[in-house]
Amino acid sequence: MRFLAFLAIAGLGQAIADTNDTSSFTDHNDADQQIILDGDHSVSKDRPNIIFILVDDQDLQMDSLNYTPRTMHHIADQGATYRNHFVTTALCCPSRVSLWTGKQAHNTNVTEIYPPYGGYPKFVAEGHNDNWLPLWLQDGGYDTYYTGKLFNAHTVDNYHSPFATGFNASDFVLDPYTYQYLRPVYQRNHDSPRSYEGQHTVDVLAEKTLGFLDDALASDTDRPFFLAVAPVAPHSNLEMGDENDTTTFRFSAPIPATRHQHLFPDAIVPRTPHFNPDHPSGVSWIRTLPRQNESSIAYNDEFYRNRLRALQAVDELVEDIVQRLEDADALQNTYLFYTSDNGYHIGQHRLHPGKECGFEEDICVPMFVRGPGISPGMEVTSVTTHIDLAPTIFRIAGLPLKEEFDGLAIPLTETDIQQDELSRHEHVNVEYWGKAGFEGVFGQAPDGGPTTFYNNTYKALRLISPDFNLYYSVWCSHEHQLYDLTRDPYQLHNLYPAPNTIPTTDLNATSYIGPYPISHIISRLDALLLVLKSCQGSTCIYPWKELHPAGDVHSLRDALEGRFDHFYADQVKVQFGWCELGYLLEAEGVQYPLVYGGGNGDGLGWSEWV
Ligand SMILES: *[C@@H]1O[C@H](CO)[C@@H](O)[C@H](O)[C@H]1NC(C)=O
Ligand SMILES: *[C@@H]1O[C@H](CO)[C@@H](O)[C@H](O)[C@H]1NC(C)=O
Ligand SMILES: *[C@@H]1O[C@H](CO)[C@@H](O)[C@H](O)[C@H]1NC(C)=O
Ligand SMILES: *[C@@H]1O[C@H](CO)[C@@H](O)[C@H](O)[C@H]1NC(C)=O
Ligand SMILES: *[C@@H]1O[C@H](CO)[C@@H](O)[C@H](O)[C@H]1NC(C)=O
Ligand SMILES: *[C@@H]1O[C@H](CO)[C@@H](O)[C@H](O)[C@H]1NC(C)=O
Ligand SMILES: CC(=O)N[C@H]1CO[C@H](CO)[C@@H](O)[C@@H]1O
Repeated sequence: MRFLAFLAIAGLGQAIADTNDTSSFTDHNDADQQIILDGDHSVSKDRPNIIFILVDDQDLQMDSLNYTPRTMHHIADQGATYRNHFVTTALCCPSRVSLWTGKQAHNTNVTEIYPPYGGYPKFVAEGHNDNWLPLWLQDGGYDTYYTGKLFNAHTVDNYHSPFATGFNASDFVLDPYTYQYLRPVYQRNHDSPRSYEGQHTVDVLAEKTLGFLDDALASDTDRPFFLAVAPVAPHSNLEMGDENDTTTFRFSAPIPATRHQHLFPDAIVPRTPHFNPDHPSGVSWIRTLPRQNESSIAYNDEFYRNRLRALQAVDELVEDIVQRLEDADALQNTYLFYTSDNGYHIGQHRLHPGKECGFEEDICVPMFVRGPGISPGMEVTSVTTHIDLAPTIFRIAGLPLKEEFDGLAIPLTETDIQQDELSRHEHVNVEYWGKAGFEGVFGQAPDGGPTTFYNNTYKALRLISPDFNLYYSVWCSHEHQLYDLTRDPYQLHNLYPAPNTIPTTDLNATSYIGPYPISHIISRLDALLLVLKSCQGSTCIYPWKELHPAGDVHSLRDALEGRFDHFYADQVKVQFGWCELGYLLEAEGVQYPLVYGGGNGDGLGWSEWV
């Protein structure tokens, strides 16, 4: 199989380029391209199809995957499970824009769900509608289809000004009806919006999806297809006002299809140590939350059950898609992705239902891929993110990677995994601007509107390596968090030395991580975050190289060498000027680090420690 060979060779090429000289990052992409095209320029015919299922708000950390047996059977068990897969901004719209552009939110500047900082109008205003994955795939020879939710603030009023570009056919669910499970409005191609009042949104979506799939499979062109399927489940049900009524905003539990309403009567949110804990945790507004009472917990358990029930229609759709591919003899040549735009919390850290935080619940999401060359039951522990998925799709499609991609294709084969061990980075760059809110009745203000917490602006790092398993964050309030997930998987003990942290009795546990003093770890993490918060392209992938241009530091462990102690102690720190609702540079503090060995073009060069 030529395609298998391509994966193996491309993987090898990548590892060599990465471990030797990161500046050849873009060169090796061209090399990949040559490998595929070499000697055969009519490759399109047997290039694989890609189906990307993107659910909304599904958790990994609670128990949802135990309730979606078809998805597990047809995708996870038949392919690869990514154990450490993260979103970089835990909110629908920014996360989706990052996913479909391959860029961190600080490079898309779509950081919110509504204008002025986010939503479909901001996506358009930033030029992404003319420069994003579906267009690139069409240019690269794919036919492209999309069903379901695209972005927030993509509405019955603005869907045509302009239309979303890049699709051979599309059928979007639109605001303000996007999250009304029983009153959805869909808008097909360039047609007017149409209401499906009384029908369940996922069932409507299923029919549309299978229709497009049939079209794509029946197409007699030799172009492979890309089909994105974006169900709203298990997002909460949400009634919003129209453009003339911006005050209505009522969250309630998701609504399952009637045939699923009776299921899982005994399911409850797992009672992990961080579920409604005795002591407040986190920082900023999270630390002020009271413990939930019995009625609130009971309500949230029912909310959780309805998420599991609402997912059932998606689970059925996954099976229908696989069946349809099998019937058309196309399953062997199709990649199927399954993931969520962000995770979800219910009750952990005393939080009411919602997302937008940096805890594992919100950022670590389900991620499975099956397809040619992927061994069934493969487990991948490499650190991967949504930013890596556009490059992954490019790689599958045999397209040369874009220099502006902030991520790295995820490993798909056993060979890739081996190469990855040599070359893949350890970090996730998590970022968030603006507000946080709760969903569900107990998280709402007395007038039925959402409770809103301002100053939920933070930058964070998730770092996973053989030596470390850490979460570090800096908030616009100047608060910090440091969790050692090896010892504290539930993120209850903030190790950052500050007066407002929970004291722990084990002094050594708070002063050292492994053999390293916490102050040394913090100074390195902060410098890494400083690079990542303004990184672009390969700097986002190889940030240590920015701090150590000599190329002798590739990991936190390397950076912890004693000879760098003074350099890191003197490094400028990540710090916000003040709290902003969006990505406003003037509030973002220092943009560039001091560089070991001197010189970064800003006159800030570090020369003393050459
Ligand atoms: C899909 O759209 C692309 C770009 O406009 C076009 O080249 C291709 O022929 C279309 N495919 C079909 C089946 O119409
Ligand atoms: C909002 O109000 C304007 C002005 O009265 C009107 O033209 C428009 O149709 C209204 N929009 C909706 C969705 O009712
Ligand atoms: C439980 O807490 C909620 C606020 O989260 C409050 O509205 C409700 O009255 C409380 N119920 C009881 C029985 O105390
Ligand atoms: C703290 O514990 C680590 C092992 O986790 C050990 O290497 C280190 O020496 C200890 N430090 C002190 C001050 O006891
Ligand atoms: C948010 O932070 C600003 C400072 O940046 C502060 O003035 C304001 O009071 C904070 N708001 C809340 C609700 O804490
Ligand atoms: C991001 O968008 C906002 C809103 O349009 C704008 O004010 C801000 O300057 C932009 N940030 C950057 C870094 O371009
Ligand atoms: C100069 C240098 O680092 N060369 C290395 C490039 O990568 C290959 C394969 O990993 C190594 O064997 C070389 O030593």
